Amino acid sequence: MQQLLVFINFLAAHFKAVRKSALIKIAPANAVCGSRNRPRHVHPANCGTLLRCSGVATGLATKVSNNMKKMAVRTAALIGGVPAMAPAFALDGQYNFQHPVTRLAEDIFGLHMLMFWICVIIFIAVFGVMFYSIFAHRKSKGAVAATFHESTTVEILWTIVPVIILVGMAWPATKTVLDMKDTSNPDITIKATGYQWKWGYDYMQGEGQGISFLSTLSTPRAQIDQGEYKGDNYLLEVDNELVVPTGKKVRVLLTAQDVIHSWWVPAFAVKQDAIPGFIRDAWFRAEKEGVYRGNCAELCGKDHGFMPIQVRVVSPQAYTEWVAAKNAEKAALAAPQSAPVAAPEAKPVASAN
Ligand SMILES: [Cu+2]
Repeated sequence: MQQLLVFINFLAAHFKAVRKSALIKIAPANAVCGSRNRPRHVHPANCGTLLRCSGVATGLATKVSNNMKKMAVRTAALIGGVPAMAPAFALDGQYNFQHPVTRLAEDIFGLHMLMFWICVIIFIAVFGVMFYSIFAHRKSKGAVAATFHESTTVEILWTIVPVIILVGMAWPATKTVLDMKDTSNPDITIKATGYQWKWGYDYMQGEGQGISFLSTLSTPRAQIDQGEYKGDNYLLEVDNELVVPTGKKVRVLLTAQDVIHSWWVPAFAVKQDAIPGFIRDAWFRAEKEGVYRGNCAELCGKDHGFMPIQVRVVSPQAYTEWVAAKNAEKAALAAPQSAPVAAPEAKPVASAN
């Protein structure tokens, strides 16, 4: 934010200086003019500016020249200031995408920055030419509009140049989209089901197959309803997180039980609608251990903002241990289920005796 304010101040100072420079160039009537190509002469009374006389007034010449130089330097600094803003928009910046942790997310981030800088360059080029034309060919300088119509060269140019730019943007974008859609040969397949308002995860294939659990918001209600101090992961924390290993291709099958939800984890660049009655899929291969958080990104009812996604990426060894622990947990849960079934049968026998 501070960088943005500094940049806005810089812009204001720049345009103030440009305005000042422009004002100096207005010549008083009857000023003495002279230039390299034209002998000294009295500026005509009806002449609005010095440049119209193809020269500048004596005495003002140096000042105008210096101010033009200053203006050029400030404009160059202004253009240079745009890349200076880059850190604010770069990786880890507060105003940009989350830090990508998969190759695909890096590709998408790269595409996003490529498009951004292409837009910045086009913006500067188009508005630069426009403002220069308005400034340099203004009425007060006696500019006379050209009367020509149609220019085959210009028309070919303004067709071909945008086509080249668009193809240059579409080529890498298409490659990335095709890559995003290639969910073949996964190491692990997990079905994520959206419910109002929680997520259900079923490990369908690969290591951990058979593990199932629900994942619900764990932020205390007191933080939500009673204004209690909100933690760092407010509304982005769950009771049972999804656990996946690093370096493994994880295919996520998405569906929903009730209404349309959307499974969105920005660090993986995965955002896919979960639609009742349909199966959609997406994939990611996380390269870095850590906890990554996301949200349901499809308006799905009153608690839409209360069904976060939390993914823990661990090493393959830690993942194996987690799978073993989950299986042991499942076995422990299955054991007491058989005991109560046996118990009621035993009791009547005992009472009968
Ligand atoms: Cu939802």
